[in-house]
Amino acid sequence: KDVIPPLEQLMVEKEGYLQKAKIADGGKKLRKNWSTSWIVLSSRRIEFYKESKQQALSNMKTGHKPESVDLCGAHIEWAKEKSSRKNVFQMKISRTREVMKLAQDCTSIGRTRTKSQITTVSGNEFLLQSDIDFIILDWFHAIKNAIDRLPKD
Ligand code: I3S
Repeated sequence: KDVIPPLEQLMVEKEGYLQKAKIADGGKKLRKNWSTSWIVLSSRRIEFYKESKQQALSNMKTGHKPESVDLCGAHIEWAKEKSSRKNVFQMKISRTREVMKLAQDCTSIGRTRTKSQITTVSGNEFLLQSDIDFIILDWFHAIKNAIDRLPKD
């Protein structure tokens, strides 16, 4: 039986490879470990696949879930001081308490959320990087625009 994906997953705005390092999880600092990630941005969320696009697509069919960030409650900014690499920006995800308030705002404009989605979001931080200037600029603006279109707290 086919599984019908939610509408937001169909509206892919941008996808491509970037260097990614997760530097905090649930507010706890992590050792930085850069790796290539296949990144998929849709209107509401960003997904990080460890694999190539092809591998990611075949894993998706088997129900394998990527790491995903709800952009409602996310902030991005350039982060020169966080790495010796060029073209690095950071993405911070609000803590659960703030996100629950944001979730209510999101719901009030007709977007539905479940409690289980809310609990996946908390104090996570990622660095994203590309050596190629226009690639990182495109990503920065695409993610920023997606965040800016979502309701504010
Ligand atoms: O900010 P840091 O801790 O200097 O980041 C570097 C380290 O994560 C390093 O790994 P080790 O913890 O095994 O030394 C990475 O290999 C480097 O890439 C990190 O620095 P950059 O400047 O590349 O983000």
